[in-house]
Amino acid sequence: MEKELNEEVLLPTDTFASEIDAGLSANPKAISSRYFYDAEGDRLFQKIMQLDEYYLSRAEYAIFKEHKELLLQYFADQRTAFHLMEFGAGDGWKTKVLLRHFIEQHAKFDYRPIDISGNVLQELESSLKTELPSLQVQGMEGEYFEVLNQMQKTDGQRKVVLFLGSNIGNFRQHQAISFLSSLRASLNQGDMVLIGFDMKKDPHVIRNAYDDASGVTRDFNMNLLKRLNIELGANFDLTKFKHYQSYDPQSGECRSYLISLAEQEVTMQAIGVSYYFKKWEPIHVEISRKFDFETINELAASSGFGVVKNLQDTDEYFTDSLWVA
Ligand code: AVI
Repeated sequence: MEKELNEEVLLPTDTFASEIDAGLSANPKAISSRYFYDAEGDRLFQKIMQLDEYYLSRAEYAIFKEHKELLLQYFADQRTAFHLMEFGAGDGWKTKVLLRHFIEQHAKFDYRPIDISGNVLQELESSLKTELPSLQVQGMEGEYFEVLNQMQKTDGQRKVVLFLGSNIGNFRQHQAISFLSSLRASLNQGDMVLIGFDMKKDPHVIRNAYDDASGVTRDFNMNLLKRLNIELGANFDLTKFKHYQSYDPQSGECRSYLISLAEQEVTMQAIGVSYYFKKWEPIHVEISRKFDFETINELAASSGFGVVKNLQDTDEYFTDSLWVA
C-alpha cells in the first residue's frame, strides 16, 4: 500500500510523526531542525537572510563577488568542462554571482541544483531562465546522494558540488563526518566541493544573528509548533512557549530551544499521545555550529578530502573552503 506523504518534506507522515514522538518522549526533549522548513518556514528563513543581524548570507555573497574568478580557475582547471551541482540551492541569490561570471567568461559548464522539492527547483529554474537565459540548467529532484550516485554512471565530466550557507553547521561533528564521507563516496577523484562555514567570532555578533531584534528568528522557531498543530493535530498553545538561544564560545555551538513557560500537557491527535512538560523545560530545536580552521581541516581529513583553498570575507566572519576528492 502507498504510504501517505507529507507534502512539504516528502517524508512519509508516519516517519515524521514517529520522529517527533521519539523527540518529545526523550529526556531531554529534542526535535530536528530539518522540520523547520514547511512553506511558512521557508518564507521566514528567506526573511532571516535579509536581516541586518544575520551576516552569514551577506558574508558569503561578498566572498563570491571577490573571488569568482579564482573559483572559476579552480573549478575549470585547464578549461575542463564541469558540472556545477548545488545541494539545497534555495533562490540561488549567492550562486547567481558565480553563474553570471562563469557565463561571461564562456566557461564550459552546466548548473545542476539538487533539491528534494520540485517546487523550489521550478522557481529557481524559471528565475534563471529570465536572468541568465544562456545558462544550461538541469534541476535534479531527489535526495542529494541518490542524484549524485545516478550521475556517476552518466559521464566522466568533473563535478563541483556547492554546499553553502553553513548548512554543515546544522550537523553535529559525527553527523557532518558521516554526511561528508557519503559525499566523498559519491564523487570521483579530482571532483571538488565548496563548503560554506560560519566562523567563531565575537559571541555577541553570533547571539544577535540568532535572536534578532524584530523577532523573525523567534517566529521561525515557533513555527515548528504551529506546524505540529496543523500537520499532526497537536494542541501546542504558542503563548506558553518562548524561544531561547545560547552560544558556547568554547565548542562553537549556537543552540536554539523552545522553553515551556508552564507545567502543561500537549496532545498530538495523529498518534494519540500526550506529552508532559515541566515549567521551564526546553525542547532543543537547532544547533548552528561555528567553526575554526582546525575543525575544518579535521572534517576534510576525516571524510577523505584535501583542502585546496580557504576564502574569507574581509571581516573573517565566514569561510568558503574548497576541497578536492
Ligand atoms: C540553514 N541554516 C544554515 C541556518 C543557520 O544559520 O543555522 C538556519 C537558521 N536558524 C536560525 N537562523 C537561521
